[in-house]
Amino acid sequence: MPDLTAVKQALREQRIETPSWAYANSGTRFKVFGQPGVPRTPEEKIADAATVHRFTGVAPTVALHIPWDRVDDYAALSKYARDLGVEIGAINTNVFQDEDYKLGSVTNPDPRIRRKATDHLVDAVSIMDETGSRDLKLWFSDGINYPGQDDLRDRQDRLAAALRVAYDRLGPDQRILLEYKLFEPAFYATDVPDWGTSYAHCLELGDKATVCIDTGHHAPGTNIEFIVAFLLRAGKLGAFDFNSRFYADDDLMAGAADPFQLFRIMYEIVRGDALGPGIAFMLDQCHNIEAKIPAIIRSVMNIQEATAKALLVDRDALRTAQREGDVLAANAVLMDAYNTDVRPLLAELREDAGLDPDPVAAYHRSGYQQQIVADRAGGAQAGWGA
Ligand SMILES: [Mn+2]
Repeated sequence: MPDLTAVKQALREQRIETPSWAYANSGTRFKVFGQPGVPRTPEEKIADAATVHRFTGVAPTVALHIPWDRVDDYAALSKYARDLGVEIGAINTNVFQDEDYKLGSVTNPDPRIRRKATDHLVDAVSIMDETGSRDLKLWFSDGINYPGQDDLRDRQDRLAAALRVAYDRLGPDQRILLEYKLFEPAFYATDVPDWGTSYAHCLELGDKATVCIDTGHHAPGTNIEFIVAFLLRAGKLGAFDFNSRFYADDDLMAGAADPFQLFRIMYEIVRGDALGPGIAFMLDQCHNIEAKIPAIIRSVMNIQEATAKALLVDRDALRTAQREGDVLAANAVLMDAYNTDVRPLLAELREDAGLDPDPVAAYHRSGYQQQIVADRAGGAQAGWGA
């Protein structure tokens, strides 16, 4: 059986990064529904992230999105975050919300636009220098809608060239996380559609480039835990963007649609001894109709529960069953762990850490929600495109 002391220690040390944009308004392609109390500034988003950390104890960093979180003084923003008990995490670039990017950003046929997009990536590294961030997260909306619209192979060359410029700008302790997505907004061909493409570019770039797996960015039925196992073995898994996928990239609460998949992913992480800081465990979610802060707290808890179950897998028994070719026994070992109710264990760990055993209830009791609704009257709420 797994050593419970080690399981508890691993859970205590687990860290989950929350995204600034999840605290802001978001929506579907049809409508963005505003909510009272939504942040208007990067500082207010950071305050919400600090609140999630205050109730969960495991979310001490917040990812920023540039230009959504653009400020004049990033060092001051970092200090603001630190004063609230959190740090700034990954810097996410945005080369998808400018008129110039209609035909692509770093893969655009126009060299002027490619230059502009590449400059944005390089500028993001300068922001990382000021915030002390390790990770530059890149997702490209680039792709084409029609056969013949542009040359698929040339676009790969342009992508590689831009990545090289950004990579060469990285400091010794900084990394590129290259995210992939099967489709959308391009629907015929996407320039980084899958983990293989991301992996190949990362290999070409070097040790400081690794793949980011966004759990929502795959075809239905994709075995994501296989991708996790493969990339870990190759030393090329750098990060997760966790969310739930119901039919496409709809970015809902991690572990909501398929908690068993999240468990299988976390089992491969445990199997690969990769729970530590080498992998950035981030959320990439939007909360369009539900209250945002409690939804993020719930997502953090869902990841903790999946991790606890993964840690409880009896790996000796599993190995034995696998070696003996006992298919049913091997499967039963995994299922035993998955079917364990780990909520009491996590509640105990929270109480040990001086936290409320039920972070969502504690949040609702705290009055924070009422406070932000009262305080954040007037001004423009942050959100997509803002
Ligand atoms: Mn993502």
